[in-house]
Amino acid sequence: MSRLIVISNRVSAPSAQGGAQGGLAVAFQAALREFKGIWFGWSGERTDEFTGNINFQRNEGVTTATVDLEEQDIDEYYNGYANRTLWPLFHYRIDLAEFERGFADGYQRVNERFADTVRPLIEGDDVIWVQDYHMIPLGQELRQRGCENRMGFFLHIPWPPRRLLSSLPQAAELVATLFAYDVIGFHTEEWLDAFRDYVVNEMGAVLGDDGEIRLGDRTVIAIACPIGIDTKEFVAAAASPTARLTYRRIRDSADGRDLIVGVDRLDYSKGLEERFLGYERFLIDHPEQRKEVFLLQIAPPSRGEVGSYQHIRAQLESLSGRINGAYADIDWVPIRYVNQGFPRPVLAGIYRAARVGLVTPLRDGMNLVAKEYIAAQDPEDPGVLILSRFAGAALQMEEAVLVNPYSAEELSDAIATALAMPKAERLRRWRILMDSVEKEDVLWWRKRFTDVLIGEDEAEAESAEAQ
Ligand code: GDG
Repeated sequence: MSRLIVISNRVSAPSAQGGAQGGLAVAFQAALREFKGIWFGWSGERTDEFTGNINFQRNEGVTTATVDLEEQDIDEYYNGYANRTLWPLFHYRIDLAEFERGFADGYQRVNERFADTVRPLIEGDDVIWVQDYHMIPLGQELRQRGCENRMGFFLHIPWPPRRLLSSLPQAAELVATLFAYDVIGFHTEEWLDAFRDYVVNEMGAVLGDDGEIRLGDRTVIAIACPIGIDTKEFVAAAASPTARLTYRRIRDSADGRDLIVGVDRLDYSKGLEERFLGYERFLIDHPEQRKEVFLLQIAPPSRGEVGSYQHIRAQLESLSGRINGAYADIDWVPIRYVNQGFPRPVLAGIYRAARVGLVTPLRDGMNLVAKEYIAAQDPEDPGVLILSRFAGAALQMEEAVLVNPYSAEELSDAIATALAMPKAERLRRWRILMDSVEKEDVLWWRKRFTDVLIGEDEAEAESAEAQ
């Protein structure tokens, strides 16, 4: 049976406490337990000089292989090209994108270093699956090192509209490297369409049958393949003693008020300022509801070395302070704004205690929080999900209350609708949403992608062989 080699920027070893953070960590730990293989990437640690020494670890059925990076690599590749150039641009924030040749050079250098380091680990029939915007040129670097294995790439963030992408210096050169892969995956048809538009109209690629796209002598298959969560694990987390305890703690402290919850990495793409303003609009439009509800926003800081993240953090501190100052009473605070992360079972208990889940990114490749919120609900008395139209998840979750996150008035109306929704309607919507979160979970996603990558017939033969 072929092994699966997953390559991504960061690798998180599974922990017994289940404290892993970030959509990717959760997805791969589930996938790699099922599929033998290795997860390779950056350890998150610094070293004085890059050596390419690999640290192997085996934990909970998952083998991880990590390398440390030099300070300059981290500055130029990770904080630079990945998080100051590609992330904002791919989230339609050209105003925040920084274009510096040093960043692009560092990005290329680190991708070459990864290719040099991982190449000796790759065996003849291994299947390679590269993840996300940090690693776009890696496939081409591996091909240049003689690697002829099946190779796939998955993009976890949106693909930007053609005109936006054209503002990236040497965009076409970067995009051309994607043709080194055999299969390229996006979360939604919308991102896939934008990719096709760019490669056809800017680069002269030609569309074929069954998702094939040809550029020069290379042909890739491009597919839409929406990621899911480990639904079983999350349902179990929501029923765990820790979740129950958290649920009680929240309900006790709520004093009969309805909880509206938001959980997001502190990132400008998540629409947190707009969310706070929409909630303030709701307090203004519905003064009778003040003191009947409160918003709990959990926002663990991320990418704190990047200026735009320091800026959004300061903005949110000031905005939550202003709103609380303006509307709080001696026995009520409208926003509980918490800048720390919590273990997953605690998170599950918080979701379950919330009458409303407020997931309103301005742009999001998928958004796993929306799915986790649904999975954590009490099937007898579920809460209501309010979801941004601009999250990839909205295409699969039409029974949520869908909103334009830029409009404070729409957000205010959506909160009012969610709070007033009769139980029968909550149950009807939740059942449909839960069916899709159960069916299209992370294992479904992995299988859908690897079936295309390996070839469905071969995948079936291998799965029969494994049994
Ligand atoms: C990228 C794309 C795409 C958050 N706070 C805590 C915590 N989290 C976990 C959530 C969820 C994950 O982090 C966030 O995943 P998202 O999908 O919402 O967003 P990104 O981190 O931006 O992920 C995104 C994803 O990749 C997968 O393809 O969906 O569009 O941007 O799982 O629960 N986890 C814990 N404590 C916290 O306080 N334990």
